[in-house]
Parts: sequence; C-alpha cells; structure tokens
Amino acid sequence: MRHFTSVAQLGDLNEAFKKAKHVKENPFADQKLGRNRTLLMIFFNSSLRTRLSTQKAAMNLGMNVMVLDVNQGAWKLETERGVVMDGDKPEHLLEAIPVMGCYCDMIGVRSFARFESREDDYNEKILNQFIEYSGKPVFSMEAATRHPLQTFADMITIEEYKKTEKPKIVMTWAPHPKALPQAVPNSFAEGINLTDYEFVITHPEGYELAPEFVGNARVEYDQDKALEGADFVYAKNWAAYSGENYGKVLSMDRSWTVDTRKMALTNNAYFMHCLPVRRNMIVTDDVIESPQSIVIPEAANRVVSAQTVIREILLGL
Ligand code: AN0
Ligand code: CP
Repeated sequence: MRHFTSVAQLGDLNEAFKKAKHVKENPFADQKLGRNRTLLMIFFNSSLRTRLSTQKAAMNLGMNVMVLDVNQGAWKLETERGVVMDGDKPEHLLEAIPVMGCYCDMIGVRSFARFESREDDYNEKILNQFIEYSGKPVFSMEAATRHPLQTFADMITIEEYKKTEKPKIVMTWAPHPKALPQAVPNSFAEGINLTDYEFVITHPEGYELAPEFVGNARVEYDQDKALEGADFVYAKNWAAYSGENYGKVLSMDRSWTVDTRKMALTNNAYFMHCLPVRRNMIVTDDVIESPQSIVIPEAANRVVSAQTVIREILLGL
C-alpha cells in the first residue's frame, strides 16, 4: 500500500481484520520496521484522538514522529494557484508540500471540507496535492470526503462486538449547532457497504448524503422505524450535502437526539460515535454512559487502525 485515503484500499476485509487483530495482540512486534523512518503529521484542523492515536501507532512501530499544526506556528498557507499573494498568507502550498516531503518518509494529513466549494471538497483538492507533490506516501487523517482511519477502527470495533454474522447497523443523523463535514458518515457508509451487514441510514429530509457513499444502504426518514431491531447505532451529525444547501445546518431538531427511548426500540444495540460528541445534542448522558455505549473501546481501536495502515505503508517503502 502506498497511499491510504479510503477504506476501499484495505483490500480483502477479512485479511485486514486479521492484520488488525495481530497488531492489537502484538503491538511491539514490528518495532524494527519503523526504525529511522519519520512520520510527519500535518493538521489543518483540530484533533485529540487522531493526533494521539496515530502518534502512538507510529511509536509502536519504532518510528520518529513530527507533528505540525499548520494554523499554529507555521506560515499561513495559500492554497489557490494564480493568486497574487499580497494578503496575509506568506507561503504557498505548492512549495510547502515538497519541502515537507524532504523531511520525512510518510505524511499523514488532516484537512477537512472547507464548505466553500463542493467541487473542490469532493475532488479532495488539498489531500490530492499532498499525494501529487510530496513525493512520499500520504494517508488521510480525515480529509474532505472521508475519515478512513476512523471507519477502519469502527469496523474493527463492530467485528469485535457483533453477536451475529450479519448485524443490523443504523447510522443516524443527530443535531449539532455547527456545520460538520460529511467525511465521517460518508466513510462509515463506504465501509459498511463493503460488508454484508444490514445497513440503514436515517436523517431528516434535506440531509441526503452523496449517492456514491449511500450505495445500497436503505434510507429511512423515520428514525424510530430505522432503529427497530438495530444491533449497532452509529450516531453522527453532518451538514447538508445537496445542491445550494451544501455545508448548511438545516435543522437542530432535538427530537433526533439519541436517548433511552430510542435505544429501547433496538435489539439492545451498542451505541457508537467517533467523538468528539456534544452530550444532550447528539446523545443523552444516560445513553453515552450506559453499558451499551462502546465509544471508548471504539476510540481505543484508533491506535489499531492507524498501526495496521502505517505498517502496510512501511512494508511497501
Ligand atoms: C469533526 C467532524 O465531524 O468531521 C471531526 C470528527 C472526527 N468533528 C468536529 O469538528 C466537532
Ligand atoms: N474521531 C476523531 O478523529 O477525533 P479527533 O477529531 O479528536 O481526532
């Protein structure tokens, strides 16, 4: 594997789960593999889990790690070609990227959707420039359209907790005061669509995701109906994708908040969320604190997903 930007690149899923299990059970088995190799992690946006878990994963593999927050301490970067740079940005991405590539063996990039242009976001304009100009393997730490390390961790978690071969997975939209990207729900849908699990997506009208991510999932606008018999409830907010509403908050309807009444409709489902989560907007205190909530083991598996992917990239160097 050279670049990792989508869970579709994991190849055979059972093989990927096997590798992840091996990594989880033997976290220090490949300490020599990353020796004298440097990972550079570039953040255009905030992070807690991705930052720590990816760094931990690389350290488990014996790598050196450098972290740069582009917006804190680095030069502000211009991203548009052709701009007369007489504003507040002293450096262009087109120099910054190859320079960064000189200092490392592998680059992780976090660059969220900017909601300025759906075309630019869905063409992964920033991430693809890292792939094109850094000369190094690049992996996504959440880009504009996907968050594959999160999705891989989610899938590993489902694999660990599922009680039947084909569990029913319900991904539900839930309210949030700020416009959030579609990367997490897109990527989760992409991942679950690679399995033979039953998959239902529920959201208010107007929150339809891009069809290429929805795939064969059943879309159900009645959240109660969707939740019936669910084995896993995956909650997430996202801003609108469709047309002129791209990037907008259309609803803050708290009747969509996941609470104990909703969870009672399920097959004693596990509750999942990628975190960070706003309590009593997305999910009530009671549900996230219940024994069915697996948000912490889910977050713990972020080390496993990152280590499995970085290991594959190292093997290809
Ligand atoms: C981000 C998002 O929704 O994409 C990161 C989640 C992993 N969340 C926030 O910005 C709150
Ligand atoms: N789930 C996740 O990616 O969290 P961070 O934004 O804190 O990295």
